[in-house]
Amino acid sequence: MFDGLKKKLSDAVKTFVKSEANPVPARSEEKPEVPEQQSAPGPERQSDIQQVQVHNNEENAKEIASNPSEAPNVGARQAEPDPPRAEKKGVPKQSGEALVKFSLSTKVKKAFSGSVKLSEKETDDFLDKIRISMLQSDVSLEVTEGIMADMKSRLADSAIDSKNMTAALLGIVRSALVDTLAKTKEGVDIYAYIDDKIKSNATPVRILFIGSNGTGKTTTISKIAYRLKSSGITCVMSASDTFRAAAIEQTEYHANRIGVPVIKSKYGADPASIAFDAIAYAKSRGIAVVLIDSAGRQETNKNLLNEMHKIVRIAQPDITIFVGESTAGSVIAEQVKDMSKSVKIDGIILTKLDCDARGGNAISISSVTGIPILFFGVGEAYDALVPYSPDFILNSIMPN
Ligand SMILES: Nc1nc2c(ncn2[C@@H]2O[C@H](COP(=O)(O)OP(=O)(O)OP(=O)(O)O)[C@@H](O)[C@H]2O)c(=O)[nH]1
Ligand SMILES: [Mg+2]
Repeated sequence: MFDGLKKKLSDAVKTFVKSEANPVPARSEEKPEVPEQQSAPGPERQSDIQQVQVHNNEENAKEIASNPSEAPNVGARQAEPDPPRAEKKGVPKQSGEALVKFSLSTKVKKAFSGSVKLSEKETDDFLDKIRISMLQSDVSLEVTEGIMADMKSRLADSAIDSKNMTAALLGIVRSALVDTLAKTKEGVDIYAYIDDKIKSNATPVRILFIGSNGTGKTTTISKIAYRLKSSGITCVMSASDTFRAAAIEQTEYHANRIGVPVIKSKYGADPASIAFDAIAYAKSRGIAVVLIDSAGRQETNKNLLNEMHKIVRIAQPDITIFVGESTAGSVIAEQVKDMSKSVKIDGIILTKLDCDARGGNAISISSVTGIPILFFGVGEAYDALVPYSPDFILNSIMPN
């Protein structure tokens, strides 16, 4: 996850530093154009492919239910060092920093201070490279431009250590990302929320999960049920997707594996009344949390939207979560915006981040929709759900 963006950013900075280089000192001042991309093509796709982990659901669930530590820890994937680059024939072996070419005025300043300010053109060239990396990685245009503006003022204000150009520029990218992520709205910590409700005897907490088809709603509910059960908190699953074939059996399968009750009915039955029954069941048995599944729906499907309104009216969820797959790219922001016209969404869970090398949604979706991300789904295992944190994103994106 994020590996594509991480590599793009790293390459953009290194390419900038290198493209300012002049391997032929005598002609350096006259040569206006330098090849843009000097790194070898190919490895990005390779790393994208390597990180997609395919698990057999059934085997996985068995293993994890009996031994959670066996679950693949996709979130903890370490950054791999950049592959060594071949030296070009005839080019003297020097560090990238030693090859940096600056404008004359920059050079003069550098000679006195050991640090430099980029000229306006140098700044624009650099920002262009970062801008392209972000846009290609699904960071929204609006958020990308915000990051560019932040970086531009940082570059204007700060002198860069000329001996450590790559690290200094990456530091500026990092600071701009920190600023952007800090501006996003903080979401509810659902586990703390549940604890509070338990302490104040205000249970059951009702959590409704909505979203398009196949985004990972049922799997995510199972992950949360697994986490609750592991912490000794009782919950019941409401199999309120009575629409898709095998949806009820799927919910039941996970509930049985995890060891939590499930309330179900027949296909075609009213999803709202199943949620109602699940809430009544929880009340009568002192169960703390009701996790309400729902059928995948598009914001254009009127019948399913009406059905969702009915679930909301009857179940009165404390928290409504939109589950969207990160791999859907910019479409997901539109889905959230459209859906939130019909129902109040409290948070987003972005799933399948392990399958999405771009990962830009994780940076921009909260800013674009105004709705916070609560968790990232990073695999199919029950413990592959990571609470949202800017540090998780930054540490995954920024080269060490
Ligand atoms: N790699 C990966 N796969 C996931 C993740 N979350 C869910 N999946 C897989 O995505 C597929 C669909 O997941 P479901 O939980 O059935 O999705 P859903 O939203 O309930 O689907 P519908 O009920 O059809 O609307 C399953 O194969 C899941 O195992 C994730 O974070 N990473
Ligand atoms: Mg489902």
